[in-house]
Amino acid sequence: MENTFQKRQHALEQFQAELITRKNEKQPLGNGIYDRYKYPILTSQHAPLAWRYDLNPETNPYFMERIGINAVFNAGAVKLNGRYLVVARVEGNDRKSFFAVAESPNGTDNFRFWEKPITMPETENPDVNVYDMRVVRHEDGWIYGLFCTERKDPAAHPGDESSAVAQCGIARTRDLVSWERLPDLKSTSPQQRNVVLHPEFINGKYALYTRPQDSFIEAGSRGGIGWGLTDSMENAVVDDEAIIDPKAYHTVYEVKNGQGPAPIKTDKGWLHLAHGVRNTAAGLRYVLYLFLTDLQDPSKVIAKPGGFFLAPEGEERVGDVSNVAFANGWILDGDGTVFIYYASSDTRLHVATSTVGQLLDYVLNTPADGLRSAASVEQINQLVDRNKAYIQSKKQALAPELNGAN
Ligand code: M1P
Repeated sequence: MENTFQKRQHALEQFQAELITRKNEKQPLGNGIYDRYKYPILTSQHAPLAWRYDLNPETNPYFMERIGINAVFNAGAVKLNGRYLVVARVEGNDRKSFFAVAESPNGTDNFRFWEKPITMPETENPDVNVYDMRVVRHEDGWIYGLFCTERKDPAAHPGDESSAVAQCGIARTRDLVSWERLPDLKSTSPQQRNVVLHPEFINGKYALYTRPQDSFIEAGSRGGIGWGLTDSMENAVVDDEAIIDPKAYHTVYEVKNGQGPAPIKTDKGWLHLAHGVRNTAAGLRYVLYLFLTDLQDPSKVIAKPGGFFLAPEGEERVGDVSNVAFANGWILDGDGTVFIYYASSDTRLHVATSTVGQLLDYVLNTPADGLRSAASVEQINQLVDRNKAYIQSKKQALAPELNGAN
């Protein structure tokens, strides 16, 4: 007869083994741009039992959870030694986030966390919370992790326990196991979030996508995706941030936006994935969008479809922070497949797959935001007219055949 401890342990082990090894399935139909998958690839339930349970029946007779994991979401991603690795934001019941690597043999399922979360060294000014790592394999040979480091605002009024300062934390590694912490980014902006390292040198310098902002949540008078250069990552300083992709009135990035993962290099330009935020009566809505920048000058936007590329859908719309799609990781495979790791509602991590060819087609052939309702109608009318003309031409081409048949 199994006791409580054994029963619970066996049931949980079995549940988790089935969850982790479950085959993922492409959802039918899709939009032709990318394919979503049926199951999230990581959830709080994927966290190893050894992180959460005391496995000794003498000290944990009820097989009780000792350390709860609340959510697994926004993940950086990189392919290393043939394995698809994500560096997820794992959030405990205590609200603290940390980073943990999970690996998969195929990029779409069987994601399994490594034995322990990442032990990220602290700076002299310890981080209170860290999240949203962008993992970048730089041409200098290092793998960099840039992430948000959050600390209490030293200027907060007495009794204000919410005001915080967000800055860009920087670390580097060769294997995602041992990390060397470097000083946080210094810039002229009071706060920074969503800072991403460009994978190549620009005129011998490191290039950073930034998101200057006035306060912790509000981009305020700043905002937009910025671009700045620094001589070194060991003491990263950006003195000048040029806004290359601004927020704009009545768009899906009206309140704020931010670079997702590092851009993918293609023969048509650098392909960028970003998130845009707008306000609604139900709160902020986060969606993903794409744009393309010039191969020689990655700070120059050369194509940008209007609207969102991916928005939270169905169950994705509900979670700890509902109505959020966020992505800070994608992997380009040798055959041109792109694995887009996006999280929903600050709760779970998903994958969608596409190809460079499809994403470039989307970016280059989707109309830009016309910024007015009349312009949107005009775009539809133009498409309808082109379709009519095409169908007419096909009919005319077939007409002689049909006449001959008569
Ligand atoms: O809660 C939604 C997102 O909010 C922040 O993103 P941003 O800086 O663009 O507002 C981050 O906390 C992010 O992790 C979170 O998903």
